[in-house]
Amino acid sequence: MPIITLPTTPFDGQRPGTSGLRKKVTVFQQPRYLENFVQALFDVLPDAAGQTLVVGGDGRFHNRVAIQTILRMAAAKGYARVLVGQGGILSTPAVSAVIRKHGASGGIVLSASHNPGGPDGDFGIKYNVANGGPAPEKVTDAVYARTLQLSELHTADTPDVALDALGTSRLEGTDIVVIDPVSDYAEVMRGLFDFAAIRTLFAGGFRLRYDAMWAVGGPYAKALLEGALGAPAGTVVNAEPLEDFGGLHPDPNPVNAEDLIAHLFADNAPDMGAASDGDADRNMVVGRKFVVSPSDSLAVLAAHATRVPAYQAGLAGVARSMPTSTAVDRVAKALGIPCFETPTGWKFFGNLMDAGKVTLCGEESYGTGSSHVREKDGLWAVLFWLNLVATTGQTVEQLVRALWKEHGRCVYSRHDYEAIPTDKADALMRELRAALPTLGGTTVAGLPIALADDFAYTDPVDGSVSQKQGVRVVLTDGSRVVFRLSGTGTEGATLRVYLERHEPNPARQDLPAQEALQPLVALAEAVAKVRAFTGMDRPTVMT
Ligand code: VG1
Ligand code: CO
Repeated sequence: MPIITLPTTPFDGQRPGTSGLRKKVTVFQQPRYLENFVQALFDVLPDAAGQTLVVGGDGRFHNRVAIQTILRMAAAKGYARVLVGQGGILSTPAVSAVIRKHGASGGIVLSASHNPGGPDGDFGIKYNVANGGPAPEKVTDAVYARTLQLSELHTADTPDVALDALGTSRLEGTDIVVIDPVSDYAEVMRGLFDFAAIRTLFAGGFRLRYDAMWAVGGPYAKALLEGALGAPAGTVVNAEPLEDFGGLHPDPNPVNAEDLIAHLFADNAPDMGAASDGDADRNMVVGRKFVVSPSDSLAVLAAHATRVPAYQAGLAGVARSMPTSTAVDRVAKALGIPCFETPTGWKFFGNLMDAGKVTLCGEESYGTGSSHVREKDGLWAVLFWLNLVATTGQTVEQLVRALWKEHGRCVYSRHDYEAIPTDKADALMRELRAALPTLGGTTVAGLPIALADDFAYTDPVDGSVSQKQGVRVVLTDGSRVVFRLSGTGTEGATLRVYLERHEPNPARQDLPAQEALQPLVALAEAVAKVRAFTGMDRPTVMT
């Protein structure tokens, strides 16, 4: 019988983090490591008879091996149909689009997103539910609990499935359908934006440089920008998805996408720059000699949304993760629409979108999206900006400066302290949390603290509560410092310190962010003793 049962024993530490289970490739290469996680997932899901599963990944090292394992186990689980991207490729937003279009009961995304790839890099797996979005915590908690109980695996003893040609094959009782990775996603994009206006923009000589960072966004950006929208060949660079992302770190921020920044700050720079991450759900937008912060980007999109055909009737509401700057709150207030504040990670936006409470949402970590899918979406954000540039006739810089003029500038930066020993990071957060009750109403480093708490979120749709989502220290003028530990890293702990200050005075809005935020850096050090705990005298990354 090709469907077989194998004995197994649990692995420690298979708890999904902010965005699925992420570990070193070498961890995933251990016999039965991936199998155990997938079995735990399939054990908590209902019967799969008659159901469709979507599977795809960002093409990083180990993608193909993992997909073959999952296809065999999906056949053993009894799925009617598995839709898999050609060559095993599907960007994260494309998985979401395919789940929704084909009425799948869920999907599996294989990615460690912006983390480096290759044999020594990272790998990851995440389950998305029928709305196309990341599984909520009650599902990921149940999967984790199940990983601790496993004693058997169900799989198929069958040869590998061919993934490189489109078409349907049979794996036991399951149809394996190899689909074009781009077409369903491209159709969604065509239904949202003013393609004619963007085509005219490119025809008029507008120059964009889109850096796909050797990751999965390349084929999507080429098809839409250079294909459907007529941008000149060569607009999308580093477009071929490589298993190791060319040895680089596929994170679209000014530090890791330094080559793009260099091009946008050179003489004869293009009009606009953009980049996406490993799985193409993040984006960075850059103007000519002008960097756009992700929090400002979300606010600009919200302010001008009605210029985009899909959002012409206005936005139901907006949402941002707690550490994201309050720029979008100010826009929402002016528009008279609600603004929700959620914990970090895309899974908290899904309920709000399903309930029709929000249309746009975003995070400070270069993630922006809307209810067209249930993931953040890198290329979508770039098309949105192009649509705005085309219909307003303004440059990227002018659009951002107009936001600052109207609402003031939310000067913003995130300081990351990476690869701290876990016990040290835990001790820092423990002491900080212990100090919270006495911080409010005091003055530290010369700054008056209005409120200090640990962010907790009650989902307004299903009432579920998520505790301990980040410590925030808020000053009387609304400036903030937020502290939290990353839930996506694979080495030690990463402390993220988020700094925000509102600057209403146009004469002071051009001060470099790091300089303008210096008093908050001093406050962060005074309340959290980052140097003493980490032994580091500066962050490893500042974005
Ligand atoms: C980080 C970001 C968070 C984002 C998450 C997944 O999480 O801060 O905003 O949703 O990555 O993005 P953390 O827990 O490391 O801070 V991706 O593009 O890695 O799927
Ligand atoms: Co990503």
